[in-house]
Amino acid sequence: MVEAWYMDESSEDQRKPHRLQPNRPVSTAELQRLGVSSWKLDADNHETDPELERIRRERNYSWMDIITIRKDTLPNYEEKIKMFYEEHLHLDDEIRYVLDGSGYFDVRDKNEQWIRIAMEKGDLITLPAGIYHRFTLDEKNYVKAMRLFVGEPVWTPYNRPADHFEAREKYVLSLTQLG
Ligand code: KMT
Ligand code: NI
Repeated sequence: MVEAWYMDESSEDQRKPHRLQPNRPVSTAELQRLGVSSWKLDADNHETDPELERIRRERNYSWMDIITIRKDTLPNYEEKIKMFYEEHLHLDDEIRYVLDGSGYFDVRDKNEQWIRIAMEKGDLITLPAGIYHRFTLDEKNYVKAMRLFVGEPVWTPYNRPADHFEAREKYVLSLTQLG
């Protein structure tokens, strides 16, 4: 299962783990209550994996591409790294599947605390529309990920504050129902 923990408040390098002392782990059940779903899949066989096929079919993840985030291969690397780490939301789910390398998705819990989700090879995650989040590489500085989408992708990030969007209002309401 995907590993997650509450972050410390330190402003040092975003690529470090930023665990509290002592560590405060966050279970997948707690993530689920924030609307965050995750699966562990066989990344080496992503081209033929029936489980990935099933998830894509059931959730209508019809569109996909593969992005490699590494200094020497991603155009406008520094700019994108900065953009990914600005706290933002989207009007659609953000769905990512790590095929190689690793990185962190940070999401806000119900009390506005940051939870850090360690994404490693084989981890597939969906962040619900309207959740405030951000992404960073870790100290290995490399991730290769499948980006999935329901229909034609719209990647627009809305940096916080973005509370007036219907997707945000719906998300906040869903929190009271997810428990
Ligand atoms: C995003 O939208 O934050 C990205 O695509 C980068 C992370 S992909 C693991
Ligand atoms: Ni995003």
